[in-house]
Amino acid sequence: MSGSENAHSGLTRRGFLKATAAGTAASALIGGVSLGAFASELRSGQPENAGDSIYQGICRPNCGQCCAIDVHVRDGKVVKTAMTHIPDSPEVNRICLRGLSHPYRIYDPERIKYPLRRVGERGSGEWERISWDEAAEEIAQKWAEIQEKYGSQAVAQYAISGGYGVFTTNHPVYLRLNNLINGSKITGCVDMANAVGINRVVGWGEGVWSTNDARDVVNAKNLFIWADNWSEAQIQEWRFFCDAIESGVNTIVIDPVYTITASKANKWVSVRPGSDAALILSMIDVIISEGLTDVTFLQEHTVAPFLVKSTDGSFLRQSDLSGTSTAETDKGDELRTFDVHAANRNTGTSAEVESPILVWDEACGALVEVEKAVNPAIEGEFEFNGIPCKTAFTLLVEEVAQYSPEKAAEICDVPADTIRELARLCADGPVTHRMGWGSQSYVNGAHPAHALITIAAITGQIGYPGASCGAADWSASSGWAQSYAPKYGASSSPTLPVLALPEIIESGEYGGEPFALKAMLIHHGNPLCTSVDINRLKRTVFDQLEHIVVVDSVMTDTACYSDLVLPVAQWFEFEDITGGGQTNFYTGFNEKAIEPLHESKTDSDIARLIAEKMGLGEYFTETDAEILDDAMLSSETCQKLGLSYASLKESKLVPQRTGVKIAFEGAKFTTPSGRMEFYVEKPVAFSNYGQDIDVERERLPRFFPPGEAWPENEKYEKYPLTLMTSRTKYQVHGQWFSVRNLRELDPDPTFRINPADARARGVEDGAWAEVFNDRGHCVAKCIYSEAVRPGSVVYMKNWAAKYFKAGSWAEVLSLEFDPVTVNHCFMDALVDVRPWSQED
Ligand SMILES: Nc1nc2c(c(=O)[nH]1)N[C@H]1C(S)=C(S)[C@@H](COP(=O)(O)OP(=O)(O)OC[C@H]3O[C@@H](n4cnc5c(=O)[nH]c(N)nc54)[C@H](O)[C@@H]3O)O[C@H]1N2
Ligand SMILES: Nc1nc2c(c(=O)[nH]1)N[C@H]1C(S)=C(S)[C@@H](COP(=O)(O)OP(=O)(O)OC[C@H]3O[C@@H](n4cnc5c(=O)[nH]c(N)nc54)[C@H](O)[C@@H]3O)O[C@H]1N2
Ligand SMILES: [Mo]
Repeated sequence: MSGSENAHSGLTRRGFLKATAAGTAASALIGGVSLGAFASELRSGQPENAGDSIYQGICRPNCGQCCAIDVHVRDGKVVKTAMTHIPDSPEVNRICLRGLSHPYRIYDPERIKYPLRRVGERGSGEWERISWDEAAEEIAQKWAEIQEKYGSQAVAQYAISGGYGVFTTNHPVYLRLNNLINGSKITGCVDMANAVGINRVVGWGEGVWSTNDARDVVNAKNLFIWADNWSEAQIQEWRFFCDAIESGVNTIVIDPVYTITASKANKWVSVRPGSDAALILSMIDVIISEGLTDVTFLQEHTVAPFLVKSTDGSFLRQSDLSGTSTAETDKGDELRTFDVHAANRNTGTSAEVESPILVWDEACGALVEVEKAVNPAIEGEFEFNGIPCKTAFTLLVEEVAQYSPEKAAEICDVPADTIRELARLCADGPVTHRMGWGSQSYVNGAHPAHALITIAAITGQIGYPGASCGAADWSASSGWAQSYAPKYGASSSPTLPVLALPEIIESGEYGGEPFALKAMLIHHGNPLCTSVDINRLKRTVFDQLEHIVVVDSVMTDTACYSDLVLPVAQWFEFEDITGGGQTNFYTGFNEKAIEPLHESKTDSDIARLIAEKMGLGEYFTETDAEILDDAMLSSETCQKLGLSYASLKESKLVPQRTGVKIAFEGAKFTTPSGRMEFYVEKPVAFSNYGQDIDVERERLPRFFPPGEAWPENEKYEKYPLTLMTSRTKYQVHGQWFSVRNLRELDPDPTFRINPADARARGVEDGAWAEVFNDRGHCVAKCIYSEAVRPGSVVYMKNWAAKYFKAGSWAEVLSLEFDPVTVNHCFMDALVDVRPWSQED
């Protein structure tokens, strides 16, 4: 839209705007000093807009929120971004500092203006300006040569998160290009350990994470917040936590760090980093031994009564007993069968029909099909047809019996009485458990989540208002656009998890076949800042590549280490659509407010240009609008809402739901059995690159120590401090790093350490100090903080390397990972700290 009115949901924007003098805000925001003007705009709430054209924008980095914002354009420039006011939707009316600072981002002097080709050594910072034509020609030529020599899989595209939207999440045009040249894909391996732990119990059918939406936490009696720093990392949801506190919900934060979130809660429990699974298993032990379980829920909605065969760990089925008689509960009825979900990650990808599962029915003293049992036994040891079996619940009881509160107290450093107290609260419903991404950032990362959802299963605290368990609700944010890309087939080259790349490249093999990777196109990702052990990653992966292209809007750490940098248009320079965010239940249309700045191009135009040079132009005839339309037509959400590209373009923001979402309402789960499978019959890896997994270990929630950050680890003597991430309000991952007004508020990269640990090392408060281990180092400013547990260091993450005196956080983090979750273990690292005396 191009006028100064922006109407949606019946609101005429103009009526809300105060018409006052125009010029000042434009100059204050675009040039010169900013903070004062910025702050006064914040205070006044209704800034100056006269004459502005206001476009609907969606702020869409991977903070997961997708807040609707108004993009004010004056004299062809974006002068301001402000909150979009949606009447009657206080839960989505919001904006944060990052959302307010877009004009600085757009007109950032550090924005890349034209394509750049490396002229010095990789990483030397020497570049020459080239034309788009030269850039595309170079890519087409290199890729053709490389594919000819090493095979089509040797060219890969690499995306991590970057942003949310059809073009920014699904990358449909890049994807089609990759399919057509049969290239490989590299994935970022983030955030998935708690998804694995939770979803293998509840099923993947409702998306990656599904919980009651954040507005529901106010309905809980007890709200547990595990490893989740809402006040910084879920800033847009913070108000719901505050509502809960104000309305008397008992809030408990479990975090090794005394975070701002913890400081507002009724109770803070400081846990030893990486030990949550031991704590939760012990709580399960208490809940069971004190008789606080919900037996009916266990019988009806979980696998508790399923009989696990000791021979192979699978469930006892009718087919195991051919020849033996089972109780005839419903004469003449055919044996009930159920479809194992196609593509369900608990069972692999093939749709199978299994023989019915049997349980021991106390009512008739016989084996019966589970759905026909009247009073299924949830505990016991049996033998049928010579096959020894135990119920799944009995196996859980045996597992948790190893973790009496006294034993667990030694492991997780939480007093035994506190463990008992927490356990009892878990049964005093409604109970909501929110689990963020801290506890999953260790090599044992799926198990705290698996254990926690098991608490919900045994207490029946799920599926009704106030009762929920999981990470943030992701169900409003849908990924579309798959329909566009695969029209010309899918690539048969592998999808490679970045964490496995060093191993794959060093071995020169993938899936038993020779494998070489020689070129990479990186878009929507900054791995040399947001991944781990980058000295190793550079040596084993990047330095083995003949050609690296980065598509970004600023010179990220990864762009600095590439061969060709392509300037991409920013979010308000092209049309896009988002499904919604964590606490934003609106499907939103992002209008194009201005033309791409300088010589930048949109991702789709960049992909089209490369395709053209490769002689594939004929496959890229659709316009962006047609791609968006196609994406929406293929989206179930849009179909339900009757939304098309044209209608959303008109209405801008359309609510996806009315009322508060309750996840798994009526205890309906998308597992093969339709029940909560806290015992997982067929655990599988989240992504498969041919690795072996220990199936038995994954069947139940268990505790095993982190890979590195643990007192018994051999590295501990040399490096006794656990290094943990904290998110900063001023950045989302590596984004916004060069935005001037935010750097005024947050000028230097810092880490926090307990004063006792710092003093013991002669490191002064406010001084630059070196955090180091065998992998690398990072020199940042030391801040003394009693909020940090002795024995740990907490850093503000993802600063660009140029801001440190030396090194970067991504150098010191470990590349070790769990083959089941294939997830980065950002917190599983040991370091030490010493003063830094060198000059820059
Ligand atoms: N040390 C440490 N590191 C971490 C974490 C941690 O806890 N500790 N957390 C991790 C987690 S959970 C995540 S999700 C990852 C995220 O890791 P990344 O996805 O790498 O993070 P971003 O910096 O958000 O995005 C990468 C780049 O995408 C670019 N980008 C944004 N929009 C577009 C676009 O439309 N087109 C193109 N071409 N590029 C675009 C941005 O400018 C940015 O440079 O970080 C991880 N890194
Ligand atoms: N401002 C901002 N917001 C963001 C992002 C950002 O980069 N910046 N990134 C977004 C993304 S992609 C993600 S994944 C989310 C992550 O959101 P969060 O999960 O909230 O993020 P973190 O701060 O990494 O980790 C949460 C907490 O886990 C704690 N923790 C560390 N180890 C343990 C442990 O062993 N046990 C327990 N119980 N707690 C532990 C940490 O101290 C921290 O307070 O944030 C999103 N929001
Ligand atoms: Mo993330």
